[in-house]
Amino acid sequence: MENSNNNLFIEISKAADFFKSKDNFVILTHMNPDGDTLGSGFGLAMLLDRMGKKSTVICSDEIPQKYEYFTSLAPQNADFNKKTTVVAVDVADVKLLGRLEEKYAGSVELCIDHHFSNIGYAEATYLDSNAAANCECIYDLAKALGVEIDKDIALALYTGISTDTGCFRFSNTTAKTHRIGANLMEYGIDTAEINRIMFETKSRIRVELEKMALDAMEFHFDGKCAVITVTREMYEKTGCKDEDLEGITSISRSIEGVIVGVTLREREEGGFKISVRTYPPVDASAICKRVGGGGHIRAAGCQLGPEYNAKQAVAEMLMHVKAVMEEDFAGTVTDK
Ligand SMILES: [Mn+2]
Repeated sequence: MENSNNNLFIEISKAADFFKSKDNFVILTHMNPDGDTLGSGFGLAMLLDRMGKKSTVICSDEIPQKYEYFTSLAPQNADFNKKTTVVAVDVADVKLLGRLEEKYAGSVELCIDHHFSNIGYAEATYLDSNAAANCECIYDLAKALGVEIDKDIALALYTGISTDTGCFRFSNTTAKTHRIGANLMEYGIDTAEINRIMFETKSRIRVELEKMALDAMEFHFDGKCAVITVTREMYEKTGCKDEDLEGITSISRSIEGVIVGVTLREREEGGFKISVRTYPPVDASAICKRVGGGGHIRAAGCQLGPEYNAKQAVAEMLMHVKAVMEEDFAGTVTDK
């Protein structure tokens, strides 16, 4: 299968051959890193280490402290004096490389991803859009490579799978997801502790910010759409950074009757980072695609530039939500 860029989509056995044939890797993760891109990156780094190969994981943004229990376990030993082989994990589009885009966008030799919206920017791509988390792909890669998974690798991969599935709750979760999760548990990892850190713990400043954001929440289209806008003022008043807001996108959709949740976060440099979460029949990626973004059917993202103020950005998104709802419901949707 080839995409419009004529870049190649490859089988996992070919991806395994690729890793066997090289020795010195740079592993790129996406900006605003989450558990899945980090679990994939550091999990892959550990697999490569067990094969006697060198690698370093890099990310545009600072890696949140809470992932240290596995990120600290991977040797970061790529030799930058020699030629490195650049791979990307869980990165659907070069735009998502953030500050690394300029340097690396044209040199990614292999991408391992699970987003069906992957634009095919790498020379070769292993894509499994049925995988709930990219860490499932890394797990399959370990099997294809014949590398024994160990407790440290299991910590990384389990974290990615658990976080991308909302702790095995989201509709992307498959029987295979559970099987892999169960298999990883058998390496003796403390899954209750991982899930406590990932899902049960919020900082005080995060709670302060949530109070403000909930207070300003809007409902549209007969209560089917909830919009949360996190303004710079909210960041400044609470002292929150972007890394403190992971998972905030799930709030809007958790409200009874809401099938489209839109969360806008105002960026420091102006403009908005927007996350859309939906329930059937609404396609989140279709909404985001209309403004140059993409993602999964129930979880997608896009951006609007600094020419938009908060009110205009919300209006712009509501227009696209309305259009996609009308397509998906095959009827007119009015704002009430
Ligand atoms: Mn992912």
